[in-house]
Amino acid sequence: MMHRRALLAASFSLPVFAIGGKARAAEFSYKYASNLPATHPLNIHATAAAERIKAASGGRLEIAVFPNNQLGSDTDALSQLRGGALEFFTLSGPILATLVPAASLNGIGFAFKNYDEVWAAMDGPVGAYIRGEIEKRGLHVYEKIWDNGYRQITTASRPIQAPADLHGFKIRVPVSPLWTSLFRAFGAAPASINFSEVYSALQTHIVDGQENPLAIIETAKLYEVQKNLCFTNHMWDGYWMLANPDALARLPPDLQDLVTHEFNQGAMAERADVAKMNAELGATLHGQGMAVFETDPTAFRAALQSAGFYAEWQKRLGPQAWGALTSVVGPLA
Ligand code: X2X
Repeated sequence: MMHRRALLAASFSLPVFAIGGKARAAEFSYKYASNLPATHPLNIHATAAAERIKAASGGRLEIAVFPNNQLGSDTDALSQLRGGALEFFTLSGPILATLVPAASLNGIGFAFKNYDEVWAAMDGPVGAYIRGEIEKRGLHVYEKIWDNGYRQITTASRPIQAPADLHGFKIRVPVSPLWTSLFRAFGAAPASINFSEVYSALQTHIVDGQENPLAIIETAKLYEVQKNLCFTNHMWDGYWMLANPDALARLPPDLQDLVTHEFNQGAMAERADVAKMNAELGATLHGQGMAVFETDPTAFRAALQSAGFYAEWQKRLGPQAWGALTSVVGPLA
């Protein structure tokens, strides 16, 4: 009899619990947008962070993840973020530079000799300076930058093996003064195109080539529309995790701290995944049909130097920004 009553109670209470759980709306329903495919480590770890935030907040804060430019191009998403229609967004520094000029700093050609220098700069004085400038322009930014990676040139026609191969070369670059300046310094013909349009721009041969880190060439399937992979390592790029400050201010302090903790943790896990992928993706992309070429960075760096690229950007960014960078990487100009 006792047994039967317990069973009845259980069968009665279970559905009620389930209905209650489903019906309870989150107190805060926020959105996060990214320009990358869902399979890229950036989205994998942003999604995992959002799940941890939901669980640890007892469902109070739900962050819906929108990968792949689903909410619009970078240009659109940045204005949504500033206007408050979007709460969280990851954006590359030199693209954010249209609003925060100092955010170009990480993209200076051949600035970082290796990842140790990248993290020493970005988790150190360079990142601190840029984040200060971002906050001054009215956006919140989390401390740990997410890895986009060292960028490599891909082409449909001839490979880029020496700086002279870039003369007159039609290459897609992100919408960013720094990227345009860098490829003009090489004598190329850069076209500013949002990432949302890159696959189709390559497919329809509006441009011959583009440049992106290996993890993007793989996850965005650029190998389907490009033939040559040229290891130029011409710049390192990262994604700042940005937030709309009014949306953050609506969260109680415990939830603000939770988001900070989980997004910074997510960035560290994402960096580790990208590092693992970097070790394998040259071979993977070769297996997917790309011809692979190594290049000599000394020749490319000398070309930038003689075109006045470093002198120009030292002047444009100013002594404080340039001083932060060179304090880590040594003199550039
Ligand atoms: O637009 C690009 O090439 C990308 C995806 O790498 C950036 O966001 C800078």
